[in-house]
Amino acid sequence: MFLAFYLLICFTLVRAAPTCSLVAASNSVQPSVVSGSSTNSTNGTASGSGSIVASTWYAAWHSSQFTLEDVSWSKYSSVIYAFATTTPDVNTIGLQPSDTELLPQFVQAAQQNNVNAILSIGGWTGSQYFSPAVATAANRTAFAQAVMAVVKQYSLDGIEFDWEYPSKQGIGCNMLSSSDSSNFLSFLQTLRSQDGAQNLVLSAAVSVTPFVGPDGTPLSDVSGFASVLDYIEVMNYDIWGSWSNTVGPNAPLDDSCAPTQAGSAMSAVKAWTGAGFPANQIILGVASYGHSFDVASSAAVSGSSGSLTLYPAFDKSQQPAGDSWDGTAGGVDQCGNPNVVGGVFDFWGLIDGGFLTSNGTAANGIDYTFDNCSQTPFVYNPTTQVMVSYDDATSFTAKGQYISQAGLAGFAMWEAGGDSQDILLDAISSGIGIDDDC
Ligand SMILES: *[C@@H]1O[C@H](CO)[C@@H](O)[C@H](O)[C@H]1NC(C)=O
Ligand SMILES: *[C@@H]1O[C@H](CO)[C@@H](O)[C@H](O)[C@H]1NC(C)=O
Ligand SMILES: *[C@@H]1O[C@H](CO)[C@@H](O)[C@H](O)[C@H]1NC(C)=O
Ligand SMILES: *[C@@H]1O[C@H](CO)[C@@H](O)[C@H](O)[C@H]1NC(C)=O
Ligand SMILES: CC(=O)N[C@H]1CO[C@H](CO)[C@@H](O)[C@@H]1O
Repeated sequence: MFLAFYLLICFTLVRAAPTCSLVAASNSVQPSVVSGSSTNSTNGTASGSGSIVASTWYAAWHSSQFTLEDVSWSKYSSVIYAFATTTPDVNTIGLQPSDTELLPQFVQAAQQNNVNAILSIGGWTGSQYFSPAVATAANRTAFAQAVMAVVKQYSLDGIEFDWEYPSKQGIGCNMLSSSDSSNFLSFLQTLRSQDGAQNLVLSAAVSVTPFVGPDGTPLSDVSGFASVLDYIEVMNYDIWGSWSNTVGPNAPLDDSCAPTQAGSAMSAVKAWTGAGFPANQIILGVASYGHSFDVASSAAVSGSSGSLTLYPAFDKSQQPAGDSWDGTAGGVDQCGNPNVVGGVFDFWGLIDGGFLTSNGTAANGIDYTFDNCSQTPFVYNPTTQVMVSYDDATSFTAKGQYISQAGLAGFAMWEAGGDSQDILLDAISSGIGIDDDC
């Protein structure tokens, strides 16, 4: 991704033998994983060129199925705990009682493994009150102090802001202002200037297009954010899903070759760097899950070749259920809207559900196609008529290679517990050139 600023120091002409630390096996960027609190994030710039951020989100609500012991700590430089939430009181960062118990254990486990322990504030359901929290200088100071209190209380190495989204509605009942993006920048500056905040790792999870301005269109200059944030994590997933008009790739690497340009890793990097955000501060968000669709056999399979049609129509009224972690229907969300079936399959869920074998390849009786444009796979069960757009080792390897070629900061996988036997994690790491397979 971003072409600006990235200095490739191309000394590696000879492929060195793989080593057993988190360093590059082969490519010219010579990535080494940025680890532990040794990260020097002073002045909001990414740490030395050539270091790679290998990160993931740890979803606290899955902690009984995917425990802290299940995290492959040695393969990550940062792990992000999801989520603390915004609250109606700017002085209070929302943490459930279960979080106040788990978060200290998380921080201890991360730091024992020399991994940065980051807390994410916000998320799809936790972004309701960002807008008022950053609306005035007084609130920005109060919110920054509340964040610093949490940092100190839990000995965090960093904070990730997952505001979905400044000046743009997310779940449906977030408070919004047309000044959200500029207020957010002012807030981040206030936060960075707090005592003890200079060495915090600060990042923001963002859309595939830059923050929007008062007119609702992406800002043409977001370089100010790059001075106060170490990184952004571009959430390049949920690009197509049950809300779309046809089936499409959940997490496309490229979309310039697609029939519809809905966004992709490459388009996101182009958009953010075009607005002045350096490539080496961009972390590519990648997905260890996919979206399912009900697709009639006649629409799913093209001709006699048996290969799957790309972008087929699907039946919205028949949303398949995903795996056991999927959201189910019933009740209402915090905005009063009915909860619906999500249709999400984690990578392990595709194995559990019979789409994939235990080694992550398509199972017998399952149709598989790899879309050469999005560089992502699709599987189809002709018996149940369920098609899933997801990521596998092949697509994760391609994304890793792209991260390296484009000089991005690294990757962040939603979510740690979605993988199976590190098939995806190992694939993206090897695509980047990190050798951790000792
Ligand atoms: C971090 O970077 C700053 C600015 O480049 C430098 O002055 C400082 O010595 C560095 N700190 C460490 C611990 O490397
Ligand atoms: C500042 O924060 C308080 C909540 O603590 C909120 O009631 C108030 O509306 C905020 N100010 C603005 C201008 O949004
Ligand atoms: C593992 O994957 C290979 C293809 O790479 C496949 O031929 C083989 O059957 C799979 N083995 C298992 C046990 O699923
Ligand atoms: C995708 O590319 C590969 C390698 O170039 C090729 O073998 C395959 O047939 C292509 N698939 C499609 C669906 O175009
Ligand atoms: C807070 C801080 O130290 N900011 C500095 C970051 O680096 C730029 C460019 O070198 C300086 O102009 C800032 O003052």
